[in-house]
Amino acid sequence: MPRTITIGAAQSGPVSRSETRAEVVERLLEQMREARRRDCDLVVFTECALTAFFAHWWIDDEHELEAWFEKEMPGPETKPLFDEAQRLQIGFHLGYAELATESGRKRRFNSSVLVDKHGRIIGKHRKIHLPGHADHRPHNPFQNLEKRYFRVGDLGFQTWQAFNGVVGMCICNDRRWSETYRLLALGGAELILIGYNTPDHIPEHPEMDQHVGFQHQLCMQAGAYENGCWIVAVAKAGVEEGVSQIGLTSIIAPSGQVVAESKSLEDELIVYECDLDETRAYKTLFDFQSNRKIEHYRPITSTAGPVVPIAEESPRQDTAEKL
Ligand code: CDT
Repeated sequence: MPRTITIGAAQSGPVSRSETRAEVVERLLEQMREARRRDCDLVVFTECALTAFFAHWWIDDEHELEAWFEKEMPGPETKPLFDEAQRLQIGFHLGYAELATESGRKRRFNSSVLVDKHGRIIGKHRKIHLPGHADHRPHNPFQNLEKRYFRVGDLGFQTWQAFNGVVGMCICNDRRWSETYRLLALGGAELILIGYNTPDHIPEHPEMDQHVGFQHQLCMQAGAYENGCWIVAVAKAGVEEGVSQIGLTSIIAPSGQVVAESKSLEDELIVYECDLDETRAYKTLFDFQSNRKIEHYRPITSTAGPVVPIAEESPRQDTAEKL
């Protein structure tokens, strides 16, 4: 059985606040059809793909906030994506804001689903690393209120047998944490799907602006290589409601090399045929089973001692004793 999977990374250009779900879904359907024409088995959409990224502005009113969320998946507005996937026999990945009602309790998550070529949901991820702040910062050029609008995901980092391989998901800021890739790889992941909304300016850290594109690639390239995985990372790009976001939608091989990358800040589909068997050499090289032993790390961590803020640092006990 061949283990190549042709993947379309469907970058979204900006979505305006006034665009309806139906209008956005029509854009996504157009990309799904293009992906099918270009022989894709799977099309990957971005984080919160159905709306403008509302975490960039303050919302006080609960009803207004809930309007940005999906109450069911599929729901009436997103069902056309599932129907078209089934008609075209193509899988897809979709990021969305999830309003879950469980045991009578409403909870908001930043989520993504993986859907098979029959239009059935295979798995769901809820974003774990929420960036930004919960307080109102009206003097910033834009805000990042994910800590106010979403709960920390409660599903961990899971993997699924799908598309002749093992697939995992993470969302945007999750990609900056090495634990994400390692946990997915320990679950056998060969392919990791990521959607992101990444501004090219960080209001609290303007000194980092020049590195935003580099750091975006750096963490994913390292994650792919160190864990022997393919990574498909898809942007919401361009200037959206006054916030300028990076593009750089990328497909990264287990070697760590970027093998395909978007050129624009608009809706754009990039396609690559990923051979999941290319993961094998890297997984064998690192061989977690033989080389990654917790007992080898313990002697180092047990002498590390508590972390002391630099200003207050005093000689550690063991060092002081030797003086
Ligand atoms: N959506 C999201 O998680 N965005 C964050 C912005 C953080 S600014 C470095 C990201 O990690 O891209």
